[in-house]
Amino acid sequence: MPLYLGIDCSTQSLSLQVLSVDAGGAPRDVWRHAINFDRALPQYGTRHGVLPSEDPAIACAPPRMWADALELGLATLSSSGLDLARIAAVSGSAQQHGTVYLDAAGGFSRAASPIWMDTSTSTECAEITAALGGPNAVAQLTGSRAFERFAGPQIRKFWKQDRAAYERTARIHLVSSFMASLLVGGDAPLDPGDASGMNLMNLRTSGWDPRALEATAPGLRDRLPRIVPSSTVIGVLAPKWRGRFGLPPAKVVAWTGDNPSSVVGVGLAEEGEVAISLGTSDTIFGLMREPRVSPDGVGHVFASPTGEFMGITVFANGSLARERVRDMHGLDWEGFSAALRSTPPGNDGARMLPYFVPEITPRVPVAGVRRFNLDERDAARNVRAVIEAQMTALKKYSAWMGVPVRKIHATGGASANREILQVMAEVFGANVQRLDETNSACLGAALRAVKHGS
Ligand code: ADP
Ligand code: XUL
Repeated sequence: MPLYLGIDCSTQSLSLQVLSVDAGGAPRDVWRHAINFDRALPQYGTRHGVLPSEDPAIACAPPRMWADALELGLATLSSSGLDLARIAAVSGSAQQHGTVYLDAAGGFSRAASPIWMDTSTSTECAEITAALGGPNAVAQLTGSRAFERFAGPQIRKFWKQDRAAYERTARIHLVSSFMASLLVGGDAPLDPGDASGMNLMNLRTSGWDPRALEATAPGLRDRLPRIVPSSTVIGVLAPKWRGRFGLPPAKVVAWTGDNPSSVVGVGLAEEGEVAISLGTSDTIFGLMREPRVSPDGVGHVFASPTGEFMGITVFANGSLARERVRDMHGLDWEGFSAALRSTPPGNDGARMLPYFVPEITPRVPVAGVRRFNLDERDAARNVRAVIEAQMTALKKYSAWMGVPVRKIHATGGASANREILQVMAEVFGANVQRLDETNSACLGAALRAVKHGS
């Protein structure tokens, strides 16, 4: 029976998952492994997968670290005892928006890749917005108004700040197409799901938009990969992986972004059914038959790997904010849960605005935490205040999708926490189901390998 490999390169770790498919077509989990960047690759000096920076608006990661993690992951797979010859296909997903800059020889023309937590391109967002005729025009064209972390504004900033390095750059990948390139040993294309996170793709044609390219940087068209349907087999595992790790020439299916991949991993099938992923970032997303762009400029419409569209709203203060409150009060996750159990819904009026890092939604460019009717030393009420604030924001800033939420599938690391999901259910007044699988992006990647690589 064939095996299928899914890989997810997220902010903090690289995960691998192997599925087998029985005669009836049902997938079964046979192997999984995760590599935490900070712990497994300490030589890169990242914290939570991000390079330390004096400027809180800058968030970068070393692309070489992602490549090393892939090598480590495939090395571990090769010594797993699995019959590697059975691996028929591989696909993957990655944190969205991060850009990787390569020169003509395949070396890095920029050592550090800006990632989705970067908020340093407000000027470039304003310039692109003005050139394209305002925020709504940008959103109608690309699915989102100009956002600081999106690839277009980031590329424009690089072009403005380091022309020589931009000129030396032959290819600008997203993390997903960079990782796929390593697997096939060549230049991999992007899929429309991840390419929608750039402010460069025309959402309706799934092709690069000439006006957006022109508003961003000169000569950009030649530096971007092709965009191909998410179902495309883009090549086979390169001879390098066969020689080093005994892997077969398995098909490689186009990679996508972690959120589009989660649509498949969660199995979203209809509007009104949404997923909330509580990972490093918190996201809420659902399928859309038509691209109804967020009128208030809050969320995004991306192409979905299922061939439709998806609406999504993203919050930067996800797990890291929860961890900060947990650590401030000397708790572990069990203590955090106990705090939620011991406090009533509404928290007796105690509230928090929990922007421990600059926030994407609502836009809060400078981090800051404010407490109302809440003593900083009151552990239990601080815990409930941060969770109620996060769940209320998830509800309020996803209303633009225009379909009442009936059912929520919870995924991501913090979905392991029942008490957090209880608050989610209370705030949304909806049925919350926890997926057995906390890494739905990686599962989605493996399922896409099954579907398109069989
Ligand atoms: P990502 O894929 O974005 O790197 P994950 O989805 O793997 O992140 O989530 C990792 C996070 O899950 C950790 O940073 C941690 O804060 C959180 N987490 C893990 N277990 C719990 C728990 N029991 N309660 C709350 N949060 C948890
Ligand atoms: C999506 C976003 C984040 C990253 C995290 O727009 O910025 O969810 O994809 O991995």
